[in-house]
Amino acid sequence: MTNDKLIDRKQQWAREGRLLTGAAGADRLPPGQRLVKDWPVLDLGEQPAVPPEKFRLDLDGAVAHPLSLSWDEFMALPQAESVSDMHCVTQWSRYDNTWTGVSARVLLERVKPRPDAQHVIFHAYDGYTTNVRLEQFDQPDVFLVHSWEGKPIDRRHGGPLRVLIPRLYLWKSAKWIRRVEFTAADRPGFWEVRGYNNNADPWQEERYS
Ligand SMILES: Nc1nc2c(c(=O)[nH]1)N[C@H]1C(S)=C(S)[C@@H](COP(=O)(O)O)O[C@H]1N2
Ligand SMILES: [Mo]
Repeated sequence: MTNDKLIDRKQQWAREGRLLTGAAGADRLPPGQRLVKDWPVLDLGEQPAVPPEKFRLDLDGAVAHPLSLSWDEFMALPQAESVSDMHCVTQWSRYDNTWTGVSARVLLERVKPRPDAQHVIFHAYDGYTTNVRLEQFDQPDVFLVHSWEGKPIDRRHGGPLRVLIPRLYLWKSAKWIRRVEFTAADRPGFWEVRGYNNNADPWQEERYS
């Protein structure tokens, strides 16, 4: 007779990466992080002003249907609310943030990445760039968000529009997003070429490369 309960539990542990040295498994707080109640601001020293009439969002590159959206056109896309946690490489985490915006999957449905598209490069109004794999962007909790806790996102935090990828360190979530470029080849972004990890999974503590 097999101990089904024990086997199930061990299988669950394997899925969660439990018992890996340094990994916190399925715990909500990733290893090496501490919880904060405020929301720190991190940028390159510039917080670009992007008024709605000047706003443009391009989604292009290796896609069948490139898009170039005005603010009104972006806001006319199907909107959704999502609650998620943030984890910054500087070791703070913030739980239960309520976001409003357009899900990555809605955008992917419209632009239709070509079969050769494997990576996504985010370009921001301050010149910042960051890169993820298409499969990291193509997740149900990934959004381009304009509101936090029901109010427009503060300019300091990337308003009018920023990327939100809750399951990666926050440097992958570009603020003041201007362009979403789909590419066949990977192209490390601002921090990725300065020693940050390309994959950026907080539960694997992928801080630096
Ligand atoms: N456009 C842009 N996006 C950016 C950055 C930046 O400098 N410019 N900094 C990144 C880093 S390092 C972090 S930790 C988060 C910080 O977001 P916050 O200031 O809203 O906390 O934004 C990320 N997105
Ligand atoms: Mo950061």
